Amino acid sequence: MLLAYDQGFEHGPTDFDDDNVDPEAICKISREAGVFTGIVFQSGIAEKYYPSASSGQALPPLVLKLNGKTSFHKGEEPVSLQLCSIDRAKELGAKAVGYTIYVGSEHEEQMMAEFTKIVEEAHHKDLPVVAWMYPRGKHVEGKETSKDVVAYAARLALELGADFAKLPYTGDVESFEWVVKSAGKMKVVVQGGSKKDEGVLLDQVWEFMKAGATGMAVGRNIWQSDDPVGISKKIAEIVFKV
Ligand code: FBP
Repeated sequence: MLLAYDQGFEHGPTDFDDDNVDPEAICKISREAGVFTGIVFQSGIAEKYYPSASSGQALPPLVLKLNGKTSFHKGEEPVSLQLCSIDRAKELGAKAVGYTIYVGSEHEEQMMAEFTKIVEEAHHKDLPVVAWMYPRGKHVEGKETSKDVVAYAARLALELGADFAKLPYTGDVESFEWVVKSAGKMKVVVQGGSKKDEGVLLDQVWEFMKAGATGMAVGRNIWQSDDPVGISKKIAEIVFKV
């Protein structure tokens, strides 16, 4: 149960309203829900907001996102390069690090090369690595959630040394079972995506957990909800019980 809050970087404040634009509000949701096993920040937010964990009001373990890109380059082959070092992530209190690879992009080699070095250093320093595996670009256009492409993304993350891969849901249990099988011993967490109807979201969570996923990394479906704490608990009910 990872609570993702790097969308201000990836999309700009357009995803936010007057409440959730404040990182403190996300920390509050996380504390009140009490179900998250990780919280995902970029380094700047971690530096200014994560230390509040030491003030007696604990936050879940920090997953520090090491790379990122803005949404200004729409329509191009995406690339996202490392911005934060592993040493810096450790200083900020990270218990794991995250990195996005745009699978299928014409720049995927650059991200894969950087990622394998990150895995080597992070594992040497006892930090697990979460790979955000996002199929993107013209070579996979229209197939971003297809069984073969997502299973390929899962397999790639396994072969690159990730401990967890965050992947899109393929839309049905059977195809996602193949994704999970392709991931081998690596654990699979499913991305939340844009805000959905609560019933649709919970059905999906049930399906991908049944297919063998380990959990979910979710942001907008929590903090854009009218009841962020309530939906967090409903998702957790499925994630921890299926
Ligand atoms: P959401 O649940 O809000 O989709 O968050 C998951 C996430 O992976 C974030 O970590 C990231 O900022 C965002 O999705 C990127 O989404 P996209 O690449 O679709 O713009």
